[in-house]
Amino acid sequence: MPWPSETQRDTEVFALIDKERERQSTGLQLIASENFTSPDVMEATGSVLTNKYAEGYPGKRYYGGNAVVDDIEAIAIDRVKKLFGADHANVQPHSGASANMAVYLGLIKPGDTVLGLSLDHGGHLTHGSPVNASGILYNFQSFRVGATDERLDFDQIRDLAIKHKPKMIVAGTTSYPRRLEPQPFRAIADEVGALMMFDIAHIAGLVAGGAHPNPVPYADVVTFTTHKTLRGPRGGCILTTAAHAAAIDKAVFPGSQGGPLEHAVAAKAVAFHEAMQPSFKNYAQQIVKNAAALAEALSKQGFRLVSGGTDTHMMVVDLQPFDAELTGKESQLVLDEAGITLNKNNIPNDPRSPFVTSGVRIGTPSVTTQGMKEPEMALIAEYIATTLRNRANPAAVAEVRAKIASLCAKFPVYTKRA
Ligand code: DSN
Repeated sequence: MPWPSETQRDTEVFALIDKERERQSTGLQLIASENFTSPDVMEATGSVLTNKYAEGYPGKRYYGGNAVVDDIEAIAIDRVKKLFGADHANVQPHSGASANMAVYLGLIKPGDTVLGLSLDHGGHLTHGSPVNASGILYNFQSFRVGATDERLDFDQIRDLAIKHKPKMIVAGTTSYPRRLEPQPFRAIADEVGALMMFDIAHIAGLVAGGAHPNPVPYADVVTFTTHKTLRGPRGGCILTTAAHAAAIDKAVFPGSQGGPLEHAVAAKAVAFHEAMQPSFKNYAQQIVKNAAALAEALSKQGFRLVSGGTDTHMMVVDLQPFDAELTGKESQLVLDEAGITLNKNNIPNDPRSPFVTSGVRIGTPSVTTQGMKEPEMALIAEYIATTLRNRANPAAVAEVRAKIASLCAKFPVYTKRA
């Protein structure tokens, strides 16, 4: 018997997977970096491709038996190049963090200066946080959002670039709600002779769907994850100009990864196909419309939106005007009780620590996949406000939870077992 018999099946883990399916389908998933991937993406992720070793690239592998895998990876590369209009693509990074580290490894040297957005103002761990390898190995200098408008300040970025003469400028964010125009970054990079990397992990699906400017024509390298607005499997991807193609491929394998996850690569190919369909444009636009509607409804409930609102799939909510005592940590916990999943998040210049915070981050990719539209966004804002106002009243929180379960039942995600 090659595997354990049916009676020896791991019921413990499968019961927990059932429990998680229940959690995802009966509550509101508002984490800006999450989504519900399609059954086809999940089928590819759980396919026989997980059995295959394929170190190398299509046509140049270190193992036999890769004819089929080569075709799959070549399709993934071809599709993502078309989707974003890129010269070259590497679809092997296991995650966004791996993609970013491979770019640094391939294009700059340890100790080189890089300019990126500070983590506490909306950047990412891999954009030079001192606790991350990016900040440990490279000399990152950070820019911050403007004190009054809480938006990127290109005068400040230019001044820092002139002062520090970075080898690379990293554009891109994880908790910044506004459009990211690529041209001003390109102009500054050209002025100081820096490379320009654009991390579009959060907005890749919006870019693919035409709901956000595409930085590919401006950047030397673009990195992203495939599982956020793009709605694919968990994973990363790098797009480059032809000039950097060889250095990037070498930095991914053998530079920083071993065998690629070809089941994930196949699922990425499926997700790219799905993102090329006309319906994906409608999806991307609806994500943004839903975020705008939710932001407006939250501000009517007494919350303050960082930067005054959103142009994308996400918003950062300052809780202080709603209730000065309320923290992001407490909000996340009580909203979880009510069936609303989101994450605590620092607001710019937050007086509280990243473990406590004065804000929460909210995104609309998942609820939009479910088919919710503007009317449901008004309800969600009301449920959030009611829960937080009644956070010391478990019966009121339970009442919200029941309302959310019945809302979610009207918008089922997976109609068959997933
Ligand atoms: N953890 C991701 C996010 O939530 O934005 C970034 O890596």
